[in-house]
Amino acid sequence: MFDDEKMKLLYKRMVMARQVEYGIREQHKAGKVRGPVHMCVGQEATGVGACAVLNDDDWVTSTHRGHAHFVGKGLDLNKMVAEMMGKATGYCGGKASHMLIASREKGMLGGCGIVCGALGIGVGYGLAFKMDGSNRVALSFIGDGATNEGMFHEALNMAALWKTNNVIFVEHNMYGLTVRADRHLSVENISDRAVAYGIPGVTIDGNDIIAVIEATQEAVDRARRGEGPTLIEAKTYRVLGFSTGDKGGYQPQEEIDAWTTPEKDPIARYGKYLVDKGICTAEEVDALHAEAQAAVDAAIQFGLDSPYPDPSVLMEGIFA
Ligand SMILES: Cc1ncc(C[n+]2csc(CCOP(=O)(O)OP(=O)(O)O)c2C)c(N)n1
Ligand SMILES: [Mg+2]
Repeated sequence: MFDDEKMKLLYKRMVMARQVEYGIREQHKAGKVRGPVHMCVGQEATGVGACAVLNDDDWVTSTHRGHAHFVGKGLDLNKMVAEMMGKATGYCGGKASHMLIASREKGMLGGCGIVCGALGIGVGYGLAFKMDGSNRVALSFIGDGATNEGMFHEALNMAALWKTNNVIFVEHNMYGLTVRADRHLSVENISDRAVAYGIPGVTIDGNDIIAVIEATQEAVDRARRGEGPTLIEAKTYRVLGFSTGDKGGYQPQEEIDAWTTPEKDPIARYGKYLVDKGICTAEEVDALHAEAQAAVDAAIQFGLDSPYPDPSVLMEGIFA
């Protein structure tokens, strides 16, 4: 695995990913963040764990629910929050909002409003790396719902056929919008779909960051060796509903309760792991939590204090 410092950093990143969402939700209510915000509370182990095995020059494509991907890839929290607030100091000068945050330096290509759309872009990068003779890898996050899109099947076929440098990472959070997985998926395990393309497919516990790291490491190693893509399905749970615009009522309370116990919650579980393995004391875990919260509070303040972009930049970065 990683050294103790990195193991602690991953805990902080998971807490930052969660707490920044609660902070942004408050700011959304206060009118400081516009548009529906898709939150990944309960899914922090997948984004943070999978990105932990990547280098800065490995590319990640995200989804509409990407905050843990951004934090996991090591993006600066201040610039992230400023972007979510549409401020000039944000990663994309305030034009990307919460969903499309991108950073060339950190290998984050950003999210995508078209379900599964970014997977096609990810496979394009995986093919480019392969053609360049590089061992860089493109990892694409997608949701369970996205695996029913035509793009999923076309992208997997091409990536498998040409053995591109890709990892396809499915965050199976049990819902596509308001529709439960057992009403929209023809299979119980999405990893079974890998069989159709002759590539390895694996189902893991997406709330266990150690399982996420191990499975992603194996898939990344395989891609770096030029042996082609792997499909990882991580089972997790979307605790806060589809977005800030979701009126709820369709996720049974017993189901939410079952996924948010200390035994299931990815952050509580990882905190216990750190203590059990002697990497931290319980007090040190609390201190990491407090440090992460302080970074989030500072980022929210940075976002609030930052200026909006000048209207003169409106047409910059437009290609047509
Ligand atoms: C091509 C396309 N179809 C439909 C939508 C509307 N839409 C946005 S998110 C979503 C559900 C996606 O579910 P999933 O892939 O499981 O991601 P999750 O929201 O659970 O993270 C849908 C249908 C869209 N944005 N793009
Ligand atoms: Mg889903």
